[in-house]
Amino acid sequence: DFLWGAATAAYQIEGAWNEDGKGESIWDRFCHTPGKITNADTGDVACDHYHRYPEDIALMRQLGLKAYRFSISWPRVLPAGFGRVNPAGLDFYDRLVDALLAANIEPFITLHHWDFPQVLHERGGWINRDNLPYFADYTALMVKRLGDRVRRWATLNEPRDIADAGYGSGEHAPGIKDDWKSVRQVIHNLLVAHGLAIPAIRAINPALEAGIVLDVWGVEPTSDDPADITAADLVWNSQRIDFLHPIFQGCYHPSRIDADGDNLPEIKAGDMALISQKLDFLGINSYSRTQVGAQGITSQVPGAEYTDMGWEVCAPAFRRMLNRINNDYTLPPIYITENGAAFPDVVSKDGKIHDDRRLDYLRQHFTQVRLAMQDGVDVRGFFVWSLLDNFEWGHGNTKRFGIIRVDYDTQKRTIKDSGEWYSRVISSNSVDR
Ligand code: IFM
Repeated sequence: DFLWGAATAAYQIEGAWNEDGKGESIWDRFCHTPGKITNADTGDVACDHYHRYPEDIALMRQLGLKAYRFSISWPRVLPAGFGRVNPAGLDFYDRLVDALLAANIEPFITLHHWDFPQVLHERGGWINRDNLPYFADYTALMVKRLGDRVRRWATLNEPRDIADAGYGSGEHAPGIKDDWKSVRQVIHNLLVAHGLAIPAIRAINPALEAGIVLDVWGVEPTSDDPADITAADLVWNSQRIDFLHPIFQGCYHPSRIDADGDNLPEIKAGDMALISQKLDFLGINSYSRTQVGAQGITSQVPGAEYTDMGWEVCAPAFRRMLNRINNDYTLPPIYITENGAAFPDVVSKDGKIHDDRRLDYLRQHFTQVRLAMQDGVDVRGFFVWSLLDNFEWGHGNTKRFGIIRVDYDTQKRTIKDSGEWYSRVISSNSVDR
């Protein structure tokens, strides 16, 4: 019953950015601001999944996927993020879920994968604590509507990225730069929002499974020199486990608090208990590792392969990271909610995409997760990122992660070799070496 699946996110595939009553998201606004995205690409059309979802589900079925992880566009169902509901938006997700179930594919929902409502942003976004209950209201709206058919619900996707890239480096929407005090408050507020959403799910149906999706890449020392180990541990403790630690320990790591200095967030009584409620699953997104030594982060590991994102391919680090978090915390069952690789693809004369490097990347990572399971890590499923080539945020359409190619001029879909291979993995429930 291992849950083999693939993942996407609303803004990256849906398109239809202003159709049928959808409100504007911070990503709509960001992409429409000149100079923010490579080639001025946008998610206005993306994979046009909003209109082509029946075709996409037929492809999922052809691959034999058991589950499909997707996200809801918050402003599609609540144009301002709160208040007035958009019935057409809800209808879309109804149709999507019904079509998935008809194809025998389990829907796995992420409530928020970065496309925050613009109106709510203008009311202070994730910095304004008053906005947090709106996330719980939105959660309740969706769970009431789809909870009779969707069992697994993740609150947030990679919240660390929302804080760091959205409010720190400014590379992601809403594009706020260098406001480190806000970054720290946003981290805390996201955790509180997650904590408010969990009981909202359980209040509607306690049998549903509620969790969160965190990006956790291993942080490993360049050598076994104690100075390198200390440096790597500092990065892990003060940054990488910003969400993991408070959720599963009920407090911030002391190294995090040291690093905060004058930027300690405002924490209200009861927050940490809210944040550390028991979860039914933990979603882990992991693509690479960070190698750190006393001299800093290694930008190029000698002899290593790198993907088109500039990320080192190091599958054994995946197993080590899973063992580390499994040893350090008492975790619920884990789903690998994202793993995959961007490589530039070539359409061959035979019309196929022989994406050997992506296939090999997936094979290595499946194998390492299997080994981690043998080590005792309770992994229940694996969602390849991504089902389709899609809009890769600041990189626009230039990075291809799909096991299905999307020709953005024609919207033609072609299953890549990695997709054909994945289909065989699923049907045989085994990975050839
Ligand atoms: O495309 C993203 C996804 O939205 C979140 N996790 C990482 C992926 C690849 O960068």
